Amino acid sequence: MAKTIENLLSEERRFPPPTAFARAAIAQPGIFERADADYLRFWEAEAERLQWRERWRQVLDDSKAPFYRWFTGGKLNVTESCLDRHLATAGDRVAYYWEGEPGDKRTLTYRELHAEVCRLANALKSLGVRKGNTVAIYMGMVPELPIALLACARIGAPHSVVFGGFSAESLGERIRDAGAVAVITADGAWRRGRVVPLKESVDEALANAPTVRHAIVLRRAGNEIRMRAGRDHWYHEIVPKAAASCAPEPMDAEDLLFILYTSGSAGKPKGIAHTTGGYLTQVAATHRYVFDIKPEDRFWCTADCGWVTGHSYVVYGPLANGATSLIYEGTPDFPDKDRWWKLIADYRVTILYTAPTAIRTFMKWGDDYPRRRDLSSLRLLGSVGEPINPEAWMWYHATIGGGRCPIVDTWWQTETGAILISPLPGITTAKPGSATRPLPGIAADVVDEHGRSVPLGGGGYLVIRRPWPAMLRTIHGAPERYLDVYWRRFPGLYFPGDGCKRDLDGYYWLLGRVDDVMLVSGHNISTTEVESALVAHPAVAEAAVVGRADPITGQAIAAFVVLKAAVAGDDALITALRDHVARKIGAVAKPASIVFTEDLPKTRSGKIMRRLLRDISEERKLGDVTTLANADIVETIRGRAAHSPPSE
Ligand code: 6R9
Repeated sequence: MAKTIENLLSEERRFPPPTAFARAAIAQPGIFERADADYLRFWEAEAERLQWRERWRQVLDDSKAPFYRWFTGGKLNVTESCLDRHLATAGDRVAYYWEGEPGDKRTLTYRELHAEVCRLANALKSLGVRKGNTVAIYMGMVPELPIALLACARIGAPHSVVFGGFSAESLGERIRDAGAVAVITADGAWRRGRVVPLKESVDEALANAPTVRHAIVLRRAGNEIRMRAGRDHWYHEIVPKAAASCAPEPMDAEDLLFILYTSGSAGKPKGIAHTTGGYLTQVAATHRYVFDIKPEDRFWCTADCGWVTGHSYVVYGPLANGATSLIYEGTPDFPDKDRWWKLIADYRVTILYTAPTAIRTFMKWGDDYPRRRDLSSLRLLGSVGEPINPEAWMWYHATIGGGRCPIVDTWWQTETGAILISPLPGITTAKPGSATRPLPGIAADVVDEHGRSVPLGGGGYLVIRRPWPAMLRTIHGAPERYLDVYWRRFPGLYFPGDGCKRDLDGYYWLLGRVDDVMLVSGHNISTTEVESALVAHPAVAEAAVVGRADPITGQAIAAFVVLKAAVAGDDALITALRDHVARKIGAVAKPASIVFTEDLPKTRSGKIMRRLLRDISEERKLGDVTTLANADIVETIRGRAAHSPPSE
């Protein structure tokens, strides 16, 4: 990896755990060695913290590897661990504070949440939904969304949540692939002061989804919708009158809990299959360790339940730990760009878990918005979804965390189910930009193209060497694809698709998807390195770089840069930025062209879509844009790229 990343890393800043974390949930450094010495016993002890109907016979069955099975023979229903068992000791504790975008509020204690889940579970049963039937869920971030997931789990019906920002076509494709028998949805969802017409998309999707017999429709936004007799049922007509208790369906540890679709780099979305016992074990454990969760905490994971982060750290992890969470329905800029900071002040949020894309957006908007509000309740910050550039880390730490909050940069995937690489507050000395080290019980490594472990200080492909309880079990309906995508690149090792470099302390620096790595004049250069160098310039809020075909260098680096508010982009700045990157990394990483833009093309979960930028840079017809959140910006960038000749 040339000398490139060394320069960035040599500026290494270190943040030891603050003394306030001396008594964190996991504060003994020996935990790593203990877990490593007997990782099955380590996970077994975590499973023992949950509520089981029957104990497992075997912790790990690897006889059909890589179709691993965890806690085989064990029986449980995840909702008993998440709800019932808290009733005796903490029934009146708040499970969710909720605030709608228009400002309406709701509070649900564990007791109330339990009752509501049981009611919806009974309503589903009355419509004929049975154990093993898949239910699609397509809603905004209202309390009924986690309730819907839990109601499905209560009766043993796997859920398949489709993010409310997806189109009717994407929804239909996912419903068909999962063979869903029912849909839980709403008339609409509030987003930036406008109504997203969810039910309209459901109607369109169901026109071509013959397996769906029923839809339950929550009235949320009050927009006019069509209800089809016999198929569609108002939530408020069937749920409140259903009984508030519902016996939990005993499930096998390996029964399907949910399917969640993740977009493949090409082709059909992959239905990632997660099961019951192992998944809950690991999301509960990681939520407790990584966020050092305490009963008095107010935890806010800003992810939508349409993503895995919402499944694991809005619903299952926090509830298994009896935690109190905040859920907010809308966008961060409604009615103004300080909405999140107002929420933190109003609810005295202690832990904030969000994504680098949000952090960089706030940097762009400027410090004024967070400064308006009292953020002193915060004690811990988290990041997930992309590498967090060291500069964004520093800003998050100083401006949001007031310099006192540790940051946990958590690496994981839809497929891994739970966090695998992350600092532990109380133990880990953080380095901005590094997810630090694999969590206890996780065996990660960095290998070369032949699958050989690369010594510390080197870079290559991230792999996971041992199975972990929350791992995906397969791709729904496509076991061969499961083998191809994750297990055939390096036999016996799980390959997540990410590039990674390890420094001499054994810290992991994630470098983005390997499909995005650039090859410039024979040097492998990661997009993350160059983007981080650009973001480190005081004028830059956000950057995306891609390699575009070049007759001389093989690939040339094309950069797309979002400037901070009130900075004007001109030719002098282009020269300054190119020199800045050359200074930080080396001349080889100097972008050949730089285009200024107000925004970058992102997926609906906020990840930069570099593939589209490559298409633009190479003047190709755009590939699949169905997962794109902000389609307009692509045309704008395309126009600008065409008028901006290479800088040299
Ligand atoms: C949880 C989630 C997974 C991909 C993953 C990686 C990137 C996530 C990261 C990170 C660097 C982190 N990613 N967290 N890269 N540092 N802390 O995001 O799941 O949507 O499936 O995406 O996101 O590239 O492979 P998912």
